[in-house]
Amino acid sequence: MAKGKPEPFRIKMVEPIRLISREERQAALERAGYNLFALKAEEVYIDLLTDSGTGAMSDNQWAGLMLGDESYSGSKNYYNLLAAGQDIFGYQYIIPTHQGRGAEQVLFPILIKQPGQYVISNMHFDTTKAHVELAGGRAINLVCQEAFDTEKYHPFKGNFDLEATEAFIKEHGPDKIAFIIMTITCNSVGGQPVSMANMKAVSELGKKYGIRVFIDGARFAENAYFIKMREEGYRDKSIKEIVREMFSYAEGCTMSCKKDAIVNIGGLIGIKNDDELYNQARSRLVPLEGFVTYGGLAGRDMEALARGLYEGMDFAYLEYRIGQVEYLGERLREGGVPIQYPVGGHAVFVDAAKMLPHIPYYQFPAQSLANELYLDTGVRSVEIGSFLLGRDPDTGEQLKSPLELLRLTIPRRVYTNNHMDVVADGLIAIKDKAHTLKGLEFTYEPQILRHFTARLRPVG
Ligand code: P71
Repeated sequence: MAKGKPEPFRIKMVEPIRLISREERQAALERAGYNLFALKAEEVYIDLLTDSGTGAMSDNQWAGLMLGDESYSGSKNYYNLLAAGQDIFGYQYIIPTHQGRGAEQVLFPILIKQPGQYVISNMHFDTTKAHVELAGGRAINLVCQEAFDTEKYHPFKGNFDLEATEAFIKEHGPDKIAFIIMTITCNSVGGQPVSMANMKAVSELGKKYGIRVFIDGARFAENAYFIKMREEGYRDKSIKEIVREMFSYAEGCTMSCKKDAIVNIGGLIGIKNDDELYNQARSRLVPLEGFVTYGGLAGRDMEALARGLYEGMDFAYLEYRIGQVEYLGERLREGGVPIQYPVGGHAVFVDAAKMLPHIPYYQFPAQSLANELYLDTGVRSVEIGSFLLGRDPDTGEQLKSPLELLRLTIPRRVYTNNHMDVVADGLIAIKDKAHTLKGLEFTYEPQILRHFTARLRPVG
């Protein structure tokens, strides 16, 4: 079993974790209404709910916190962040926001000019889709078909289906498209990368039809790592060079910096050089997020972020990081657990529809699997399937997600491969009793973003 590269760091501070008893876990799960979002973190042993804001900062980032300049306007940390963003992305303007969705709420209403305009993505993340819809737009996902075949190897399952994208533009007309947003890596289909060739082709489509192109860059560095390792012509380029080229194919970006920039809070908007767009975004920033030079962050947060942007691009770190995700993926594959293959950047996605074929989509197989994994091992994972997707707003019918996935999301620099073994052993043991797992039904179902607060119970 390839263990991947050893940690390129040593550990000088630790946070104790504890596995509560099975009886306590059973009681916690019932109290939570079979919804792991409602657990207390202390009831969780290994927390793989998300890689967002859960990373471990370095000594260099912690030292940066002490250099926080808490001036309301024009703090030195803002200028450090601006310089880092200009240097890394090649964009003239960098606007801080409190996190990714802050960037979305500021930028999207400027770009969506008329209600009903479409926004095309390989795959929108759920908050991204929500902000498109809140701004009156309609979110369209045109990721390549390979993404939906979890067993088939494809180096860039996050790619846009270019033919479908051009066909959509022609069918509806460029005026009906507000913008295109490339999600790198593509979270919802498994943290799958987008190739440089595909990003370039999307940018050319944008030019051809006069449609603006942006990047949702939460996991930009992991995407660059996959390009370096898998795409011809990039092996000898540095991650930074690759990142610079990726961002050249868009006129701006939104970014949740809680992922690849390894901070616990923070986001940004990047704008290549459009002064008017910058001025519009600045004006919206003030009432929504905060003054232009802090955008909802403390000076110290911006300092940690400026430093984290560089650390997230360190090749030795990325090799270890992706290696750890691959290690978990390989252990599961060897143990006969079906996963999205190859694994993506930030998580291993288990194919719950394949593992639990007796549970129909409307009884949420991946949620059932998540609950069993918690009961058996204390590991918290998250459902990315029909439970998350929700109902058709017009008919109220439960929608069927193309994939029923259980996401094992790996925080950055936090857990060791011994922890990964606990997760793998737990899932492999569940495989042998998979037929005994039961589907779920609602006892309480809120209408909007139901997966955060819904309550469920096992069927029958
Ligand atoms: C993830 C998250 C965060 C999350 C969301 C819902 C439940 C639990 C955790 C956030 C993203 C993302 C992409 C591609 C924008 C955001 C929003 N992901 N784009 O995957 O993945 O960023 O959370 O900083 O507002 O667990 P934000």
